[in-house]
Amino acid sequence: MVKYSRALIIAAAAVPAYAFTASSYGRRATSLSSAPPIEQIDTRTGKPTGSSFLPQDTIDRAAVGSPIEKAKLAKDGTSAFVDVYEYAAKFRAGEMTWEEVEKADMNTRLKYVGMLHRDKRTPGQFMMRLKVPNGIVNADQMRFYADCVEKYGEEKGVIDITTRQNIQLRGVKIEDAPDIIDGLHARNQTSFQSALDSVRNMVGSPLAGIDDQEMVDTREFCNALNDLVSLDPVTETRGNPMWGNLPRKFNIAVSGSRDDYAHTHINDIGLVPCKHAETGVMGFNLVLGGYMSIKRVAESIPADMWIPADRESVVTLSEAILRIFRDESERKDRQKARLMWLVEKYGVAEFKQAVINEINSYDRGVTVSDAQPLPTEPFERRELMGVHKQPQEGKSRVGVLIPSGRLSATECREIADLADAYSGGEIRLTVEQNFILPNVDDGKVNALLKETALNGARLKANPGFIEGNTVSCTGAQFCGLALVETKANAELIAKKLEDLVTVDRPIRIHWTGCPNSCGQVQVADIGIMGGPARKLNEETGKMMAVPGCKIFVGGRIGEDAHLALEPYKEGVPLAEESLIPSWLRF
Ligand code: SRM
Ligand code: SF4
Repeated sequence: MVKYSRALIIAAAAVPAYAFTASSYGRRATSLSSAPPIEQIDTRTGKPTGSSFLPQDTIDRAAVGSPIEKAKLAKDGTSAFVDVYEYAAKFRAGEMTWEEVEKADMNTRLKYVGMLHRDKRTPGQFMMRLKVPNGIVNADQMRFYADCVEKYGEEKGVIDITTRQNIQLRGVKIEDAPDIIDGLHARNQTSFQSALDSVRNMVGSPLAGIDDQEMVDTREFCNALNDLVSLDPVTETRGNPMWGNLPRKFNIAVSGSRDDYAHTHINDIGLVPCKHAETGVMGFNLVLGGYMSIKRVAESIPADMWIPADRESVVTLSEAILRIFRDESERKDRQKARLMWLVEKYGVAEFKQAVINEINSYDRGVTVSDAQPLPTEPFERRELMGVHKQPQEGKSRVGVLIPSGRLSATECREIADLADAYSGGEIRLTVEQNFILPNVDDGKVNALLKETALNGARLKANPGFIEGNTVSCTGAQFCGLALVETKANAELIAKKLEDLVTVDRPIRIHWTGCPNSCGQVQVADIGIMGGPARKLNEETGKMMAVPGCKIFVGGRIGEDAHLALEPYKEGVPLAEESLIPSWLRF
């Protein structure tokens, strides 16, 4: 049972609430091969710092590592939430302004609270990223998100569904953050450890438990993994210092069916459902190291490991990999600190052995087999949008488009009302940044489809094959790394294309504002990545620099996944007249 961290926060302001050391966290915290970790207690929380779990040789590497590594050692990230409370109290008392907050806290350390300062776009205001395991939210949470951001106005106070079936609140100010954090914790959610060098949102199947072709119900595993990384096992409060000083971000996806809605091939750990050939027990093959970045885009590689689909095996396997990653991965060059580089350093077979040794050292009775053969019968990936029968008698799921994953406070409340009226208050988010209402009575589907909220300009239950499959990262409106605007362009161009062309299958168009590829262009049928372009200036007769893009084509998802690594075209000006004609050829 999760205890919420409000008590901890209140206590933290006065006296340390706990006096646990890293060794209180048991065998799990320590490294097999290295010296025991340094004990370091945060004086305000009474909990060990993230760094106190690192073996001495890792600390030595971090001490001469990247500037972020040095900053993490100097000032613990896992206690940053206490600072948020303290700053907020001072702001409210008129004793301090946000401009006076230490820059390293403002722009970096608060990311451990899930607070990302949008310093270039909305100075003084933050994006707050949550953790929504398996992308499942409820009507009360949706209304709460709306209440949180409404005060920041229609432009800045919006809610985004992310490409990790997650929620981001926009416009947040430090003085309001404590109430938001408390409100989230009261609703069994958190923003802690959702950004910077943390394990990111657990992605699962949006059809978990409502799918006639389901192989594994991913909910239990996403929740268990979320608890592993986000819940302190000793104090049972939010935020787990054991994983509070990782070398880099870390992504985990649990797939529930052959559709691979969770995109296992672009996550550091991907769990692919598969039966054991001899015993017939359902389990997961492990794929490792998938990621996207400016420096390198890598498709996951098979790890030749299979585990049964039970909670203990899934948590233990992930924990073993995380421990090795935490203590052994690169600490100097952040571009090389993703898991794939470590797996390559070991060699796949040697990494497998290291993981098995680590698991055996926990002595939990978890066994790892070699990878099992995947099913071979013909299979076609299924649509998530629109109305589909569930295996439950008399129930349907209804997938609804959210253009570019962007919601206003009003739209959030409309979705909450629909969920209360039709799906028992439940809402499923997808990595395509849309949502599904599960368990709708067949007899109520027509009424749902006629609801005003689904028949306006934006939310649609039966979008076209292009609109319904358009994805977009945040882009220039809020992201300081963006080279171009994305969400507005994505929404506009998808609408135009729907009017211009008729297609007979989903066309997945992904937009991403820069090569970090948060919008995952390499998995798309057509991927648009912000980049430089030039165009003739008709007045001067000279070429001029304009916002542009690289176009990727042919990325595949599902069990036949494959990334489109090289752009098909570069330097395309980002204007309707340049983009639409080139797309019409596909
Ligand atoms: Fe991302 C950095 C937004 C999914 C790869 N990403 C960023 C930052 C934090 C940069 C910044 O400080 O502004 C962006 C915040 C913008 C904002 O205001 O929203 C940002 N990333 C996003 C989101 C919101 C895009 C979206 O609109 O959905 C997604 C949030 C997911 C979540 O809920 O946690 C998001 N980012 C991804 C994905 C897709 C995925 O996870 O499937 C990737 C590629 C997969 C991967 O990580 O391997 C991705 N984001 C990056 C990278 C490159 C990582 C690397 O190893 O170099 C960065 C840059 C970095 O980390 O240094 C980055
Ligand atoms: Fe920002 Fe680039 Fe990620 Fe888009 S891809 S959200 S522009 S970092």
